[in-house]
Amino acid sequence: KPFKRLLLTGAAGGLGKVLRERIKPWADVVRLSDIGDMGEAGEGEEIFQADLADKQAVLKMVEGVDAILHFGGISTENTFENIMFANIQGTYNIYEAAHRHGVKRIVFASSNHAIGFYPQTQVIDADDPPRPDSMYGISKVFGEQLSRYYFDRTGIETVCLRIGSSFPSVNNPRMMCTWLSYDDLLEALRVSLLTPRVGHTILFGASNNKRQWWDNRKAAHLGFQPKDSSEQFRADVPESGEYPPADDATFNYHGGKFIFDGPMYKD
Ligand code: NAI
Ligand code: 15L
Repeated sequence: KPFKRLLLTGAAGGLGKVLRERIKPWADVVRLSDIGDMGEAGEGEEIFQADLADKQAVLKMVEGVDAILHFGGISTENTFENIMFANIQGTYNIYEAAHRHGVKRIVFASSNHAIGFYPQTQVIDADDPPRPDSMYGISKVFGEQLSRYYFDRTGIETVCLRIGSSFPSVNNPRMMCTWLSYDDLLEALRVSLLTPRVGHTILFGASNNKRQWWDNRKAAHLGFQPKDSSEQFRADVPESGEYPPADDATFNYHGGKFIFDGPMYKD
């Protein structure tokens, strides 16, 4: 197996539960971490329940691991304070612990909300500046820049996977563009972990959908080739003839409805 011990944060979450089952072939031991309950450790698993904002706990969490899939944190819009502890301080703690313990490779679960305020009429690539659509998106931009800094300063390699919408199926027209199947998510993680040199790479995480807003040519060295397509859900999400519909802002931005949250979020 390519790794002795792989750490997965966010293991109790929607994607964490999927990954828990499917990353076992990559490591002798998978260390699972979350603030929430993860049940019992199965064969080849270690459970480490902790708050990412707790630096001492994160230092222990990262000890002895070869690589990290950092999926833990708040995954939608929330108050700045909550985002600050879980996502900003939490991601800092992961990188600082990785540096101190000599971890060489991290995959950071970034999000399309780091660039969510681009209009859907614009195709972008990894060199286009971030354009976050929410406090949540800002925390992902922070993680992307923090990981770039740790690469430049310490050599820890990171792939920032800007996940579109990774769910079992598609249920709105925007997701026809943003959908990332679980199989394609796994493939994105596989190439991110196993490509010999990744430096600091931003990879957009979408399946091989018919319409694309995200150009992955700047991450060509990873050789990510998504296989699935949202077209299988086409009949479930008929689009109007007019695109984007001029009167509905959720169809106007890469980030969809997240643009309505941000500073307006109510405690
Ligand atoms: P989720 O909300 O189901 O899972 C996140 C997990 O992080 C939860 O189990 C939660 O308990 C844990 N967590 C939250 N705060 C924590 C803290 N302070 N300390 C330790 N653990 C904490 O989200 P999901 O969908 O599984 O997403 C996983 C990651 O992927 C997140 O970082 C999210 O931002 C990112 N992502 C997911 C997308 C998707 O389509 N599912 C799209 C873009 C990004
Ligand atoms: C995200 O970043 C969220 O974590 C996820 O729950 C979805 O909202 C996804 O983006 C999306 O944009 O569909």
